[in-house]
This record gives sequence, C-alpha cells and structure tokens, in this order.
Amino acid sequence: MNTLTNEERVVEALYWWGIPTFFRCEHTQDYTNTDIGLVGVPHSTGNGTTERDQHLGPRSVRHVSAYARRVHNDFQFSPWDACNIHDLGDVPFPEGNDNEKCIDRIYNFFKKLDDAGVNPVSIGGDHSITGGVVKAIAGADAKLSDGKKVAFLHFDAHTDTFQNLDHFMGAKRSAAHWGAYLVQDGHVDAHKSVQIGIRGHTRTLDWLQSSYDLGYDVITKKEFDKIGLESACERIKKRMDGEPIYITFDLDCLDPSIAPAVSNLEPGCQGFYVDTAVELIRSLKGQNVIGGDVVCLMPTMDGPKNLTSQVASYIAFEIMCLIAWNKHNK
Ligand SMILES: [Mn+2]
Repeated sequence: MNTLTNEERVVEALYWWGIPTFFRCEHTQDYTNTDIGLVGVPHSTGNGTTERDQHLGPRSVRHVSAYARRVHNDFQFSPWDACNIHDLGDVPFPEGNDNEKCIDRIYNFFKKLDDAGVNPVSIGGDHSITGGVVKAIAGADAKLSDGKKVAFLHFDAHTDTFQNLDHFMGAKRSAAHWGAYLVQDGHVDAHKSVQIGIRGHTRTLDWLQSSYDLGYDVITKKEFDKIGLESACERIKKRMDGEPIYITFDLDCLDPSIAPAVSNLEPGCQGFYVDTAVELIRSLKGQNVIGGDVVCLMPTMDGPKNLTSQVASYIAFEIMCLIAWNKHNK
C-alpha cells in the first residue's frame, strides 16, 4: 500500500500530511486480514440534550491521530508491528435522526466484525453507540466474547444507567440508558464491571442507586481521590480478572481543562488528568480486552490544537495497545 521511499516516510509523522485515516492506518472494508478494526460511529441522536455535534468526532480524530501513531514505550512494543490494524470506515446512518434505527445499524455493522473475529476500537458518537456495539460483540451469540457476557470498565462522569424513564427526549436506547439495558439483556455482567470517575452534583440524591441495583461497582471520583490510583487499579483487576472485558471511555470523565470538547461537561469538580486515566486503562494489561470505544467528543467546542481530539486519540491508542499486546504475546 505504501509507495513512499524510506526518506519520504518522515512525512507520515505529520498529522496534516496526506489522507486522514485513524492513526494513518490503511482504510479497508475487507475484514479477513484485520486483527483490530478502528471504526467511526458518527452518531448524535442518542443524546437529546442541546449539545449535539458528536457525530463529528470520528472525522476530528482522523484529522489529528496520525500524530499519535507511536510505539508504546511503557509496554516496549509497536502495536502496528504486532498485528494488522485497519481503519474500517464509518457506520452508515441513512436514518441519522432516528436513534433506534441508528442503534440497529451499529449492531449490524459490529455483528460483521464479531463474525470475522475483528476486535473493534471505536470513536463516537455519543454514548448510546456502546449499546449497539456491545450487543453485537458480547453475550450468548457473540464470538469475540466466546459466548460470555463482558465485564465493563466504564469511565464516565455519569452512570448512564437510567431505568426510571422510558426514553430520554425521544431516544429509548439513549446515551443515558445503555448501561442498564445491556445488563438486563444479557450482554454485560455488572457484577464483574466497574464504573469509575462518576462526579459532580446531580439532580437527585439517589443518582447511584440504579447502578447498584444492576450490580455495578461504582468508584466515584470522590472515592477514587480517597483510595488512590493503586488501590483502584487493584479493585478493577480483581473484579474482572479472567473475563472478556470491554472498555468504554466517555471523555467527560477527564478534567475540562484537558478535555473541554465534550457534550455533558462537569466543571463543578476536577475530573481525571490524562496520566491517571491512562494508568487505570493500563491496569488491564494482559487481561482479555476484546474491544473499546471513546465517546462524547464534540469537536465544534474544542480549543486550539484540537486538544480534546488529540487526547481522544491517545486514549484510543491505549485501549488498542491492550488488545495488540495480547496478540503480540500469543
Ligand atoms: Mn458522561
């Protein structure tokens, strides 16, 4: 595919050179030679707040992520040499304003990846996309999870486990519902899952009850600050040890100073800084991570240098490296 000379290849490190794909990976729709598939999920109608534009996330990460095509210094390996990583394009949304039909489209797209044994790392899109993705790759019918439910490592300022509302501003499988129905429908084992980073003042005092009722372990940001990084990593590892794992990363768990371009900002208290989030992800090194997503990026609200998109690239890189690391060591 690459026709550049060795001398010319220096331009590949420049994000603004060439045709933008995720991490400058080859774009293909042929899954047969793909180990890890990078997928854009440009979907906004699962979050009916006024803050939309999350469908612009994949394009924005494609714009900057060639810069993040790096080796992994902590793991001392190159994911790009370890396995075949391709940009599989975007999920098509001809019914873009109909959330339920879009979730079906996402499911159908990712079912094909599951059938082909391709591990997906997705860029959203609002958080409702996780519902379609995980329904396809986890649970009794899924190949990637070996017929098992997945354990979630769910980063977020919010629980997204609504059970008391039939719909959120018209969307049933909305960005606020997926964390509940994936458990109820048999795709996620909440008793092996952790929600981390939940923070801020909420509208009601029983805001965590729905997560507890479903069986999640919740590490709020406040509790995290008390117990510290090491003990949080231990708790995560212990809870999901040996299970198929899916990492879903809402960028709003990060501090607004490093991730201002998110849809539901929680500026009332500090979020994670990037080192902390990265170390929490790395706590799953060597575990059976089968996929992940980075969601809620809203590029139209970003600051200079597309900071939030750049951070999103690096978070996706870390998730991807967990999957690539296992293939590297096979
Ligand atoms: Mn959130």
